[in-house]
Amino acid sequence: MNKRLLALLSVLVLASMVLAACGQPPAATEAPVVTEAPVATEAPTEAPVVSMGTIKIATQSPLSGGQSLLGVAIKQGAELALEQLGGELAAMGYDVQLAPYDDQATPDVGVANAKNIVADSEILCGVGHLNSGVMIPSSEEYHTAGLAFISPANTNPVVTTRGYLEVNRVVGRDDVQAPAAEEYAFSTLGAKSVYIIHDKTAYGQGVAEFFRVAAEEDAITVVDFVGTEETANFDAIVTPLVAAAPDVVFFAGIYNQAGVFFKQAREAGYEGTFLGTDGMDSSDLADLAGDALTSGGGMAYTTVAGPVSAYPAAATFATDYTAKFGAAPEAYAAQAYDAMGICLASIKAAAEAAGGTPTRAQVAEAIRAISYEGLTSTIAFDEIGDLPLAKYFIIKVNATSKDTWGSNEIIASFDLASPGK
Ligand code: ABU
Repeated sequence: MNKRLLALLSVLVLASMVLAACGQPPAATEAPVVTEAPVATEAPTEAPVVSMGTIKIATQSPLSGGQSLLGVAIKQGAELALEQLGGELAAMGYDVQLAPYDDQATPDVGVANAKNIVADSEILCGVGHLNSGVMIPSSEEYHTAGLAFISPANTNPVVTTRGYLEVNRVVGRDDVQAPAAEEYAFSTLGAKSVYIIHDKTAYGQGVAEFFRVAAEEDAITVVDFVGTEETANFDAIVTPLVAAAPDVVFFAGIYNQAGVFFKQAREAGYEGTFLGTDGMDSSDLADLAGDALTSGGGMAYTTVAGPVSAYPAAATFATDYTAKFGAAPEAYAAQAYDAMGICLASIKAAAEAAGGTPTRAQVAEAIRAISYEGLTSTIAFDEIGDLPLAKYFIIKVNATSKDTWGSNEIIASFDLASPGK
């Protein structure tokens, strides 16, 4: 067993720190209300609300393309939070608006959007991205402009290990979840051999490397270590894979690519177990892969964002989200809700301290000082913007279609300490 993970697991097992988020009246977006002057003999009325101007909070995530199911979930989680938690800033006179951007899961698009975001002086905080490979270059722009972002999903360590004040995340890291996946392969599945495939992104390649190191420590034979950007025809990988017949295929990437690959590998005769990390966590995976997820040795994945049902404080959120958007929340929607809640609470705290509209720097400092009762945990950040303790899950997939994604099973969950810088 990986020694570092064993040490972490021995210290911390399944905390329950989730407290209810505070509901607030909806954010006002209309002209400020001016009440009549109070009559001396009557009880005083509320002070008139003076317009303080517009504050925008950006989101960046893929709103189009093959990863848009999760990208839209991030945007919608943030949108619901603004609607439900924006009332205090509205009562202070601010017109608080969402500014959603589509990064198309593409670094160049994310950076181009980031330049536009930082150029808009009304944007004081941001929620995003889905892809670490987009967040890392985009956040160079946020850092230079002093604009704080809170990621609901990015897990590559480099997102925070650069030590930027403006970069934070409300989820765990790949240098914890990939060794946890390897530990599951080694100890629970009894794997002796693994075939590692990654998508050549910062996320996928990073996860694959962490998994390989842990596998080699446990003397699991790494049959091959392959990077591919293929999305349609995986014959070149499937043929040698089936011939090698490893116990486990570890796919380090995102569901839209993995689902196609899993289906083709099963159809070609692979009978072992598919394993992955949080990039697998989407109901679209089941629509793409179907029975391939449950036949043979089945499929499992680790995640940093368990099903909403794993968070007691998120029950009302799940109901409200489904009512508003017509579908149950996918992975990272609750985390995006919390990220938006932290933006709002930090802007409010900074505005109160400044006695008026805060600067971006003041908002960034307020985020690092916060202790926030979110849906997913009580959130506070360490000196590099990580959660000191983050939640990790191991999920066994029972679903073979989008509609049955909720039948997946939490095999284990842990609260594990951040490795730090
Ligand atoms: N962590 C899930 C999404 C993939 C990424 O971080 O790039």
